[in-house]
Amino acid sequence: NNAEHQSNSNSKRPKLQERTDYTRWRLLDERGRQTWHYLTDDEAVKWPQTIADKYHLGLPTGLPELPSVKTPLDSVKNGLEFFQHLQLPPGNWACEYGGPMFLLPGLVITWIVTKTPIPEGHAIEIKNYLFARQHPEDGGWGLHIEGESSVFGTSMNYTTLRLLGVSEEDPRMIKARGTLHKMGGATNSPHWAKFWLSVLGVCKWDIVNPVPPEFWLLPDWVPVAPWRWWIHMRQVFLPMSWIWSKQWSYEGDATTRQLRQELFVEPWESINWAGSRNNIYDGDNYHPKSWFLKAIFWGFVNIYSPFRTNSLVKKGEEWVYRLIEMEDKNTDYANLGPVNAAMNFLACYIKEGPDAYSVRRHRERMEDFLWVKNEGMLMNGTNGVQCWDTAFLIQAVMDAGLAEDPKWRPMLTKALEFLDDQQIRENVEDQDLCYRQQRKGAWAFSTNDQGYAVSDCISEALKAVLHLQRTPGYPTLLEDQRIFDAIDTLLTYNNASGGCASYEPTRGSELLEMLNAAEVFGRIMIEYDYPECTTAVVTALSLFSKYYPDYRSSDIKTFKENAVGYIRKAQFPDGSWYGSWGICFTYAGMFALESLTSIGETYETSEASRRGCEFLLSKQRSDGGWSESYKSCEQNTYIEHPTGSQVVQTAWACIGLLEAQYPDRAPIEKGLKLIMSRQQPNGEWLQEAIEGVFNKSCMISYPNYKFIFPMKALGMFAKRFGNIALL
Ligand code: LAN
Repeated sequence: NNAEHQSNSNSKRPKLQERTDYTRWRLLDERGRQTWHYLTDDEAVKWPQTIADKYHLGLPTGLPELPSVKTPLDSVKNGLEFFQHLQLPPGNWACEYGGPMFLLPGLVITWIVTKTPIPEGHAIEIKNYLFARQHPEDGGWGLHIEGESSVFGTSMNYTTLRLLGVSEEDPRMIKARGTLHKMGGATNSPHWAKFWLSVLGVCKWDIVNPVPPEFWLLPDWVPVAPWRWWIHMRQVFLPMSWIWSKQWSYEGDATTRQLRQELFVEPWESINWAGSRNNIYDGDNYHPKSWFLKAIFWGFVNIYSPFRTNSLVKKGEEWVYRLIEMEDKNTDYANLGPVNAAMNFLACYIKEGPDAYSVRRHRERMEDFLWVKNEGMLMNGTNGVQCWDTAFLIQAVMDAGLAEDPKWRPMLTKALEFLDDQQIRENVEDQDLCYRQQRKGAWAFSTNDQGYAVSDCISEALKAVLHLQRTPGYPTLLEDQRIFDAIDTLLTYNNASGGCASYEPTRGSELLEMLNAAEVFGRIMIEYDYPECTTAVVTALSLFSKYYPDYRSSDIKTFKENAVGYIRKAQFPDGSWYGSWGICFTYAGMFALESLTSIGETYETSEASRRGCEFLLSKQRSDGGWSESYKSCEQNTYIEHPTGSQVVQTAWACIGLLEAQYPDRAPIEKGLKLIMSRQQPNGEWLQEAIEGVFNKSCMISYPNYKFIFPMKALGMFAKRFGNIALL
């Protein structure tokens, strides 16, 4: 009977088609809000596909071959000739922002349990993406696209495919299941997977280590109070604790009942859920839980739980829900990132019911994270890279000395208009109540709807605006007061160490890492100092002082001195710096050397700069390029990427050497030759290995870097050594 029921429900489920019609996808950009639309044939006639659409979808763009290049500036010009076509109507650039393999599962599970209809085109292309990123050797998935198969990646993405209607008998699924079982099955998954599988009703809540909302009731002075945590952790912990407290589960359907049989190595009925809480597969366990955390969990379950009063739980839940509402309101439901967006969506559904405005708005906003490319549909790590990439592009053109060329004026003016539109003009309401950082005058990484200021995003945008507004031929869009607002906010970012962190100055002790329960990530509990962020701030302040020497000049001077002091201290004995947001020592080296130069310390004059340059040079390969692997980030030591020299890293290293005014042109020239030889006849560069990272273990793509940084390196070289023929 049961078998009959299952095969019935299987046959009723429509079979997912192979592929959608790629000529019918369009990217809409409304003041930076990017969403993909799958049109009907009629609609497609009225809304033609642009070159940018085609490029992102991997369709032929028809862009012409350009004259062959000899000099660095020829190469920049060809690059711009191509890249200008990717600029979107509001003035920003977009791209896929994939890499992490744990984002789509949270979204698809949320869609299923909130009974959100999944458009067929979405289902087909999500399926395609997940199969495209399945590891061919073992059929599993890792934490990120290049990572080895893990229980997190495999259990979550297997589940996602099944929820979308893929049969358990598909040979690719059989293979995935085999690998999952070899790794011990879903009881060996990390906390976040256990959480999502319990929401889905495939695990029992007993398998999830406690996430008590009462924690949010701790007074602010307590050293472990959540407001001190890194914002991404506390904003995920927030809805997670509320949902955990409700122990809410989906009622279940034929697929979720079958998943109970597919994801585990033992019969579902006999699984010891509570006893599996701390089980985890070795390959997932990047940051093992500390003895302290285990003791807290033990104490919670065995000592505190019996005394947990309803009134305290209720108070905790109420306060947490209030904070969720504030986050939703402050971001118009865009939310800080893709993980808390899905969880806030679910919390609203549970609390307010399926027809609430909050649920409808969340549903719409989830579209902002989705991206379509030749491999299918994926979920971006943020709602885009709008302000960040646009600011860098402006700077790259200026570094090449091409901003005054009338040819690029319309493109750059649009880009400037975009940054003008995206500056955050007000702090959030009740800023202190919801523990938000001052943000007036700032820029976010993506859009001002999301609205989270980041130290280096403010700085890069500010540098772009300051420079471009002063360039003949460009309008002054931001009056002085708006620039001062940005500076005032920027000056709140200094840590006691002198360095700068990302979203907020550091609020807690590194000991909080003992409470890191996510297992798969390292260094996530608090804000740390980063050479990248610190450099961006230092250079923005320097540029600002050049134009406005009198505004808060002594604050700026002190800030800069302390910041560069931190940069010096953060250098390792071998001359390198550890990079947290790009891979890895190469990325950080580029920034740190720029910091030193900003206070007059160059290769010729400073020991630190000299050692930084020597480190980079020691890693140059015989073909002139650099090639660092993401494994550097995990293992804290420089490791080469098996696929050889990478254009982006070669550009970073060359920029670092140029910033430091390294006197010998030869090694830089060799790097640039490699970059130029990789440029395609139409001016583009092709995608190579992944470029970015977060939390030490998870990689993330920055596809526009392969345009921006080569052009910047080539332009800087031409400015310094002249536009001489290199090829
Ligand atoms: C980003 C993207 C941009 C990045 C830089 C500006 C490059 C960096 O210099 C500062 C930190 C920041 C803003 C950053 C922080 C962490 C993010 C938001 C991400 C790497 C993109 C995705 C990641 C986020 C945490 C992913 C969701 C996963 C969780 C573990 C919550």
